[in-house]
Amino acid sequence: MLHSDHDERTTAVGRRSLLKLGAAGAALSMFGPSLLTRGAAAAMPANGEVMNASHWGAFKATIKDGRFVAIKPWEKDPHPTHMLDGVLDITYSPTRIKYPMVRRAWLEKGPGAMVEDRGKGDFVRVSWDKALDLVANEIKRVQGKYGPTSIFAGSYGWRSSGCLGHPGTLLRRLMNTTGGYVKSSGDYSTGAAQVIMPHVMGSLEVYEQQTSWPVVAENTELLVFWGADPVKTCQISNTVAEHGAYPGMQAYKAKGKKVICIDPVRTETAKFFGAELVSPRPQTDVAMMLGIAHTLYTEKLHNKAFLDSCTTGFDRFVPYLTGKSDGTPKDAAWAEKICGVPAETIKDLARCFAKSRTMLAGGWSLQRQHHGEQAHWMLVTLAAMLGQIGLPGGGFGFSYHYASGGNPTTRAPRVTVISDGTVAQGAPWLTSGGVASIPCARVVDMLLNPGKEYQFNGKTERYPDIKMAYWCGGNPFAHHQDRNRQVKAWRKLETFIVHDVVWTATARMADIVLPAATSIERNDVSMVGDYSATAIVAMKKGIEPIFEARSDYDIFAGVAKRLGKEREFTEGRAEIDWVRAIYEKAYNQGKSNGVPMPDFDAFWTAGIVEFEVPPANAKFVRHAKFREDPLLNPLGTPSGLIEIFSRNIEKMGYDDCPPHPAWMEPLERLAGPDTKYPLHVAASHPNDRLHSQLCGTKLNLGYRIAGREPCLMNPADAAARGIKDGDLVRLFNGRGQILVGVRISGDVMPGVVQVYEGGWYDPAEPGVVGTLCKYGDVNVLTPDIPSSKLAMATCGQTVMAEAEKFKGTVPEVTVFSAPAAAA
Ligand code: PGD
Ligand code: PGD
Ligand code: 6MO
Repeated sequence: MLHSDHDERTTAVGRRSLLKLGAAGAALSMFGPSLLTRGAAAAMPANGEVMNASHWGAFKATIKDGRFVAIKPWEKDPHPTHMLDGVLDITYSPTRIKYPMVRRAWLEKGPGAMVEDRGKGDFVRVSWDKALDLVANEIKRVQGKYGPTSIFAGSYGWRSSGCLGHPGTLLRRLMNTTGGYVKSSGDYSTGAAQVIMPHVMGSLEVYEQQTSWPVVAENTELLVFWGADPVKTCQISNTVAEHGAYPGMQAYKAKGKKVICIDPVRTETAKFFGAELVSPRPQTDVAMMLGIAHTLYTEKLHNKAFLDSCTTGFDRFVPYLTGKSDGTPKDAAWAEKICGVPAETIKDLARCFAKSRTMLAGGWSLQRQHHGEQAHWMLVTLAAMLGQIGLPGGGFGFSYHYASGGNPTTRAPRVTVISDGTVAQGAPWLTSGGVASIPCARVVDMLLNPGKEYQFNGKTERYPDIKMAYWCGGNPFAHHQDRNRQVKAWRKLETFIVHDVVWTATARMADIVLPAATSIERNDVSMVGDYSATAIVAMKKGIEPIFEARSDYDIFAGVAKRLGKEREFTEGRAEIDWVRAIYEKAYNQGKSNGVPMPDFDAFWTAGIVEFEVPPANAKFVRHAKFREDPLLNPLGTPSGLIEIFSRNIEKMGYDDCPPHPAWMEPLERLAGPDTKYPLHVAASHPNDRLHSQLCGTKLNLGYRIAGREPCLMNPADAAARGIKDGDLVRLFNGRGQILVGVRISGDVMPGVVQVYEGGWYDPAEPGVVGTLCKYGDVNVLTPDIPSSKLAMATCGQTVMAEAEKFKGTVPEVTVFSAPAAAA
């Protein structure tokens, strides 16, 4: 399945079927894509202000003499993020990729040459013509020699906002015109939850609108953020952030009602609300939830009527909970031993949840772990026992921390991402196309094990034998786990092609690197608000692409042309034609739904069109209809009810995913039975970046410590190791080693250090397995194991390590300047 493409999850309402070419389109295509800019709509000022947008929000760019010189948030953004400055800074960053580059050994000796030298930076600059020829010929060569399952174009990644400049989709659009390729399914964000939730709730839950913030502010008495930090993570959206969660949270706070954060870290959210903090050992939440559930059950605080009418399988779960089936009651005392939270606190939480209107707002780190499926399943089970699902302000919500979930939805028709040229089959990521698909987080396993059988959600699959990978709009040498295993696996590829805007570690590992234009260097259009659909924004080109950068669309059109597929790829449309077509599709939809919109020219001139929230949407209560009448409004599960016991999962017979939620030891954890290293590394999402994006901008001056990624460490752990605030420290385990700069803080619980994901991988010896990362890429330390056979999801937050003060000669960080040959 697709999908790094969160916006497709929420905005793709129906895709075009197979690429079709109208007569007008065919005629236009004679002119080639980049010449076809249409009149006033495409005019670009040398001076003035233009509307554009990003994951961080809609903004206005000041253009002076053809340069992007200042950025300011859209005036209606209620809570702009400081990260917007990075969007300007990256445009002219020394990390920008300026020209098409090819790895010397690959160019001179051919595909597969000296693959262990990848990452060393020995590139040769080539012309665009040459680069596009090389790419097109290599696609033909590999497909011809090795067949349709030899090219991996799954290309997971967060790219930039925009419905046209959607690199992964454009890549697959190209590949769909050329023959076979392998794609990927799921995502790194919610890989475990999005597979288990359909079995339990009949829907994804993680990418769905939440009970609205006004309802929460009005009705919720106790708001629990369970491994969720919306003040941090709602700064961004997959489309364009509207930041509606912030006034939502403010409204709740203004009522002075209670908030509990369950988190190893005193988060931004905990600080904002002045919340009570409960810190279980990371990865032990399921045990703690079971302790709460046991208290509810034994103290008869559970809602039997709700369990009877709206759930199935509670009776199969109870013997496990009470210990009847395995001799171990999952009571609060049992839970305390695992999670470290005192039994009395666990019992208090149970009583407190039961006596209040309680909203359990679960984040996603909980499921980015070994056996991560269990956390969300158990949280739903807990909410079901409390019996408030479907009541105003009660129940659970798995997206309050993401893209301002809970900000009410307008009636806006959606602008949708350009089609990848395949047929939709229900959910947007179930498109056909691609002759094979792997769960996205198994990419390295696939490279290392061609032909190997694996399980995935009840099916037996087999890994293809990949010879070439094509990545566009993602950074696998940031997002994937166990960097050293990955470096080794990549040697299997004869060819690795990457488009990016900056010299990420992934670009440095490529054989062919193509410079992509940033959003301000091209025209596009996007929704504002993944769930809320607050507005549609024009993303107007403000400057010419810097150096020799080109938009991904133009790059792929150039490759398609060389493959004799230009017309299929472009449908005869230039960039601005596509932007118009994407808008007009929504415009027509609006017309039939009685939602008037300005025509394209008026929209483009205005820069943005906003939509109203119907009063009923402001009062939206998730699962209210189901609760009201579960027979008339069943869930999409086999029973139509919430499945606390799943017969479908039982049939799969997996030893790592039982048919009801259960506590299972992860690979390693704090105080775990066979755990070798003493510190849990909370590899959470960064406050000052989006993953690896903007890591190479001036924003990093605000957070780097000793020139490296910051590592939050509890005073007790620092003292035990003779580490002082600001020290350069080596974090290591059996999988690798990284340098970080330590910030000592009581905000993180003892035994846990926090190093954000997305720090750029900066190997001391590129290509060498086990080498020190000089900057602090936490994924050097994480394990590349699947959550379970059910979801095969990432375990990026299952990681233990040790820390020591760094003693050797301090190596220079080199990742923030371009490789010498490309400067
Ligand atoms: P980004 O840094 O957003 O990370 O992984 P992902 O690969 O999505 O990468 C996007 C890339 O696209 C950047 O290199 C950027 O420069 C490039 N780009 C931006 N705009 C354009 C464009 O217009 N064209 C092209 N060609 N490129 C462009 C994110 C992934 O990381 C995610 S979603 C999650 S949830 C995971 N989280 C964790 C975690 O919690 N813990 C660990 N340990 N690891 C994780 N990895 C995962
Ligand atoms: P994290 O920061 O990884 O965010 O959203 P997600 O909820 O996964 O984790 C949230 C909280 O969980 C953190 O406060 C962390 O301390 C806590 N935590 C970690 N492990 C445990 C545990 O075992 N138990 C408990 N109880 N808590 C734990 C990710 C979402 O954020 C995603 S998928 C994407 S793609 C976006 N990424 C970013 C981003 O990179 N930067 C920002 N600023 N915002 C984002 N928003 C989105
Ligand atoms: Mo994510």
